[in-house]
Amino acid sequence: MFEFLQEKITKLFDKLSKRGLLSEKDIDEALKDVRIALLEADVHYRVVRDLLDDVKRKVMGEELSKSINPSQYLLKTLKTELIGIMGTPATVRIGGTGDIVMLLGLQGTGKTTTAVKLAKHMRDKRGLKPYLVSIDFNRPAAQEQLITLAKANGFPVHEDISAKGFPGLHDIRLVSARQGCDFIIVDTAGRLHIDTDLVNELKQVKSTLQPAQTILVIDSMMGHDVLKMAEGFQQGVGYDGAIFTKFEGDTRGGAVISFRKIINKPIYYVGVGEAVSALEPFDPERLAARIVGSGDMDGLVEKVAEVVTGDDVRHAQRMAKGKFTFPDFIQQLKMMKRLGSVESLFDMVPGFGKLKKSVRTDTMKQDLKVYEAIINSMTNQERNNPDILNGKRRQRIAQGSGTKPEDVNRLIKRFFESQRMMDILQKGGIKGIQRFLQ
Ligand SMILES: Nc1nc2c(ncn2[C@@H]2O[C@H](COP(=O)(O)OP(=O)(O)OP(=O)(O)O)[C@@H](O)[C@H]2O)c(=O)[nH]1
Ligand SMILES: [Mg+2]
Repeated sequence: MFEFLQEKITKLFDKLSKRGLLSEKDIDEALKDVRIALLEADVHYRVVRDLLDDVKRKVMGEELSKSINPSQYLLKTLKTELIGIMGTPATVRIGGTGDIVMLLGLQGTGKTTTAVKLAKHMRDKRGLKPYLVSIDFNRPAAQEQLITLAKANGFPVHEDISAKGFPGLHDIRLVSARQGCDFIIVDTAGRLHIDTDLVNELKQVKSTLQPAQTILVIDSMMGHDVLKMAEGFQQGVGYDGAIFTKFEGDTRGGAVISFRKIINKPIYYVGVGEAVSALEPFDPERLAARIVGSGDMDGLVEKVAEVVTGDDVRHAQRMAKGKFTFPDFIQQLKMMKRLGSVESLFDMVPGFGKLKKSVRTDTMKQDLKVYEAIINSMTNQERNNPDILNGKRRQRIAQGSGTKPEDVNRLIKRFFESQRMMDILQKGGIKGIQRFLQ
């Protein structure tokens, strides 16, 4: 998400930061480039125009000339304005027992999947017990899809389906209450386009169910078309806020910015994958940080803090002082494995995108086992002096560990890459690595 903008803006400001003082012309030129990037990222032109007018007005005041680092000041202002547009995080309001959350949206946007994701989120994060109901009678097997997915994740789901119409309001609330549920999530049918049939049907459903919250489920991949669709649903049916799905695959991401500014309704969550757990709160601060390229450091720190142990920290401190050896390498790989998806971690730090290509997470688990076997077959002397690993020694190690010479060579190659990385990290910190990757 937002990779496109992050790359463009990081590059632009890197160039700008070498300039020191900025004239009005420099600022205009930089903002022109930002404008092109935002437009290319599917942000609506009116939103781009207002945003950049505001940024310019703010930086042209006294502050910029007083600022020690004018390009950073400009970037910070851009970030603040982006946060302003995206607003504060909003939560789905669930008042009392029997409250209904109704999901609507075009066909295939992810309503059914999101219904179960939302149920899981409410159960795990808010301790609520949801009841799931599908009133999608258009597509054969649509209701079975929700029933199967709900059951697989341990949620009570409405199975008493009448094909003639949706279950009565009274029925759903009664059955849900009987099962001790706190609220109800209703999944509806989608169509390819907003047409009168769909609008009338949803209007009728809404007036019968009287939902406490109505949520529009939007496919992030729609790009510019989101606004017209969202306006259509607002006029025809009405809703309280939105959930954007497939957000992880949308490298541009401009639709959420346009939606927030022009439609002016909250975005509660973003769907970031097919798994039922792939739902994240919409967090303007984090997203703005991603766009301007200061990286999602909060996310990174949070994730690291969850899995890095005291041992890892002591180990890193030792490594920072001494030489990087094979046992360090194994420790590092183990920690990386615990950190889960290395790729998503690299996503959080700007400039690290390129590293992703060289790290193959899928093979990491297998590699770790093979690598441990190889390193166990080395002598102590070899483990601490990798330079002495000549062809003959490599052959012996491969035989001793029951691996192939290619595996040994691959390990040694990756070890030296890591060693080099650690060296750069020791000398220049994260910035050093970023420079190295550019
Ligand atoms: N990558 C990704 N896929 C998603 C996400 N949300 C849903 N999907 C996928 O999108 C496809 C459609 O999802 P559904 O939940 O069936 O969509 P729907 O809106 O209920 O579709 P209809 O009932 O036919 O209107 C499925 O393959 C889902 O796995 C997401 O956040 N990321
Ligand atoms: Mg569906």
